[in-house]
Amino acid sequence: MNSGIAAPAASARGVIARWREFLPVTAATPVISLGEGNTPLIPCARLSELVGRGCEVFVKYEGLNPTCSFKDRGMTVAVSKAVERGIAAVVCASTGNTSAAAAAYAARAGIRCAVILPAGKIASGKLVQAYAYGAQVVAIEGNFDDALRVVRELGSRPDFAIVNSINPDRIAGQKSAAFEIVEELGDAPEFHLLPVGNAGNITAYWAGYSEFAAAGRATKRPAMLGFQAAGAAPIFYNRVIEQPETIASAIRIGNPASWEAATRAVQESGGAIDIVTDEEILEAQQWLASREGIFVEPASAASIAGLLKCATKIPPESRIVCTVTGHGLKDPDAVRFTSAPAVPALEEAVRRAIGF
Ligand code: AN7
Repeated sequence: MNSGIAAPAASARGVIARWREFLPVTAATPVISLGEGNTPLIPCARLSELVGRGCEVFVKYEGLNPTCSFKDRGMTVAVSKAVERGIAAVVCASTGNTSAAAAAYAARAGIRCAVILPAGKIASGKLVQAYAYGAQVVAIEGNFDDALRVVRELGSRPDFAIVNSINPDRIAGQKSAAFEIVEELGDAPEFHLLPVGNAGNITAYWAGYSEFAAAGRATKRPAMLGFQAAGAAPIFYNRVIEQPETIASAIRIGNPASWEAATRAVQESGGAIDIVTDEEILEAQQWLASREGIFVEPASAASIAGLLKCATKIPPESRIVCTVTGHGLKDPDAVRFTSAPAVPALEEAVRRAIGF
């Protein structure tokens, strides 16, 4: 299993530092990094128990990246390559997380960043990030798919680099999550579940698992199970969705950029694309936070909702990894709670309030 390639130094921080030999970088590439990657792979006893029959479930918590989503893995590579080419500005369309990552890495590089967002459709934490990192924010009257169409047109200018996942440097960096999982488990898992929007991440994981298998670092590759929100499920229904709708705003996408590559990944891996409803997503989000202590945004909970939906079809003794793609604080408005009225500042009143 060990190909003889030296293990990366434990002190290596950041996707390029750790995985350089698998990435399209050279000694001449400046490294624009925030120490992304190396996120926790959390064994989940309660989730494993729910699936049952000796299955083991691990959650890859990508919300612990520097801008709190998996997008940082690809953005370090895409922005580093843009700087190497002498690009003046990066541009992207986004449902929020790509724009947060692009804005941060552009700030780090000292180049301009323009983010094109569907007006009124971005979770509050993500919008705050774009402004805080100093991006130029343009809201358009339209959805993500309209924004990406505009960005494709802008990107034909020589001084702009598109940093959406149509840029292969993004996919290259995102492969690193699969590498980390194989290193940590000692081999690939039997199943890998993740949410699907533009379908770049499922494509990247499959490429990563395939590359490690080809290099002799893994003996097998997992079945890839991708989950779309029921109201935004173009791949599942095999048609463009003109007006995608879901509470999981990160994956409110009707015409995914990596549609074909994702379909290939699913077929080659013996996996599937399935759908989960908004209700299932919110239930899974709440369950994961309150039962496992892992708070993720709604889109990320699609992988957990998907696991609960298809658990009985998974063979006994399987090792299962679910990627949760973004932190729960990205979208605080998605969490429903009622705060109780204030009580007097007295021990007795507080004790009564908590029922002890
Ligand atoms: C939390 O930020 O498309 O299938 O513009 O933010 O690779 O698109 C975000 C996507 C899953 C879907 N989970 O990944 C964007 C954007 C979260 C996300 C996805 C996204 P892809």
